[in-house]
Amino acid sequence: MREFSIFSIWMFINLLLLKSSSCASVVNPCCYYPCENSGVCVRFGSDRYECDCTRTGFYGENCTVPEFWTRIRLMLKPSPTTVHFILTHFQWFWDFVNSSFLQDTFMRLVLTVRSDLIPSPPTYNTKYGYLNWESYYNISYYTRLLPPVPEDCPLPMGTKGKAILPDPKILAERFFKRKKFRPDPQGTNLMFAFMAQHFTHQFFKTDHHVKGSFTKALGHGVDASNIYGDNLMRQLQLRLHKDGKLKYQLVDGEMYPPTVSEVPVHMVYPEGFPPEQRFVIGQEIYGILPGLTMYATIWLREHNRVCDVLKAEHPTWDDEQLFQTTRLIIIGEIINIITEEYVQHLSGYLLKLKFDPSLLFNVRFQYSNRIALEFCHLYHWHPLMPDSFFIDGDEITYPQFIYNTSILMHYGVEKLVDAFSRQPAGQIGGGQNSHEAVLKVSEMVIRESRATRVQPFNQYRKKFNLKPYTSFYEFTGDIEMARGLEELYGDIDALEFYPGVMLEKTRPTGIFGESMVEMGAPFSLKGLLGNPICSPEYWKPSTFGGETGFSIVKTSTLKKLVCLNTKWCPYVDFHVPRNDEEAKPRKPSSEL
Ligand code: ISF
Repeated sequence: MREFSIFSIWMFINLLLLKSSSCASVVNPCCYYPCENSGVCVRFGSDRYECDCTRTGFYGENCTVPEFWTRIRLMLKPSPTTVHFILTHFQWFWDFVNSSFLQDTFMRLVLTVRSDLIPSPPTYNTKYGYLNWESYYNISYYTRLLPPVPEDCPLPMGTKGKAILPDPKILAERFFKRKKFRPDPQGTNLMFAFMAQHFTHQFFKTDHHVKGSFTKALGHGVDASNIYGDNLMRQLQLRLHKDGKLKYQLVDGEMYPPTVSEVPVHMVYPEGFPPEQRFVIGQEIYGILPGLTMYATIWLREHNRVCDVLKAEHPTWDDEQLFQTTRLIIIGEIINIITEEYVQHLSGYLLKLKFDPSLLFNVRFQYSNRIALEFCHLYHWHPLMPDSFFIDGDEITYPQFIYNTSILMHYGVEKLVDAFSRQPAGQIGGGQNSHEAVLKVSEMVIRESRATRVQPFNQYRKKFNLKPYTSFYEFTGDIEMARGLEELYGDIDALEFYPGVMLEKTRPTGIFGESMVEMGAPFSLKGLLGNPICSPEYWKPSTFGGETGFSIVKTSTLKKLVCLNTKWCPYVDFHVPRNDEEAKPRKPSSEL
């Protein structure tokens, strides 16, 4: 059966036009992205292509014709906007769901629907736009959901848009640069912002020395390498080799990371930075911001605290077993806190999210994960950063804040947590909300996405079952920005991926637009639940040293993480204070 779609005719005309205009060789037909619904485009000869529609639920030359059950599914499936509306309204309904077996049902549905969008085992990478053994086997690459734009396409984004893409500097200046600080309407604070950065930099560690999107984080997920280092040599240097603990220093009786004078490992600090102020942390860049050093200190204290708990129950265990088991507990705590508090906050859902790996034990799910370049790009959330930082009545500017390890020592963990939990973070989506100090980063992402030939935003919209936008105005909802982008890109189908997710109109009172959630959530949830500790073989008390350790994992919260490791309990949340009670200042008992 052959169907001859309007699409094919359109493609044919285009092929002729491009051919006659370039007069040179034939255009690679895959540059038109002719295969819909995740069909795979394979070039045959020089001017022919075939779409492999196997298991897409569609058939036909371009995988556009739905099979019977696909048609039914499409008819019944609510739009993401509808689903989001339901999940963020009807409190009474969700109160009921959250207190019944339905919570599990919904949670399982969220996890399976989202992770089914992530190919596992992974597929392409920046070098290979087709399946091959090297990209499966060589884990130094970030994987990719969509293959790169073929090298031989007539235009940078395939066949649409302008011959030269807009200058990244101009894009940053016009569309990314903050005019006036716009706080996130979901109430996100800096405690969340620094958690985002601290958490993600364990698996986003692009190797900038080599071209072609390679990563230095070979754990490809939540491995706590930001605490323990990303290789064995570093880990061994960071360890105390006694009772499973990590090395530390005591200042006025409080535990802080050691300095390079005691632990000679590589850390990134400006030239001439005094060695006694260079903290040593698993992640080599975490000296850059006090918010990151603060989280590193908290996790260091938590690791050493859990070691004591384990040692009390297992006096016969050696340093190695105490260390290794504690690391698994720490990984469990991270995944729990990220799922139940961080993602909960980010989603804005009234459904109470639950970290329970056993939800997936009776469904098809692969316990593995490979970090994707697209996920790394999506997660550049620099608009979260404020104009300046307010701690204990002081205003601190960027130049004073960056590479200033004395801030942590000066105020202490408690006052930093309190300050960061009270200060609003910026809205991520909607554009024009990135502080000058971080503007360069968005420019860099855009440059990198060009070097690695990331496909257009609308292609990703389709990959994630979203309708491609038909105009810049539909995309931004802002006439001025729409005009500007149209002038620079020429065609909505040539809009790039990163500007796409960042400049899209935000949801009413949302931190970002539809695409960021629909594209980011699948990577995020697959990464959290695809961790080996979530597998049936690992998810049991013995893995964590018994019921005590297992329970530390299952009952961990952000508040416990902080308050079991501090002298007094500050206001600690991913949300700015909601009421007078929360807004009340807290002080150490000695100052009361
Ligand atoms: S990370 C992310 C969303 C975008 C990026 I980049 C999340 O971590 C996230 C995960 C899940 C959800 C929301 C945000 C919710 C539960 C959902 O699946 O819709």
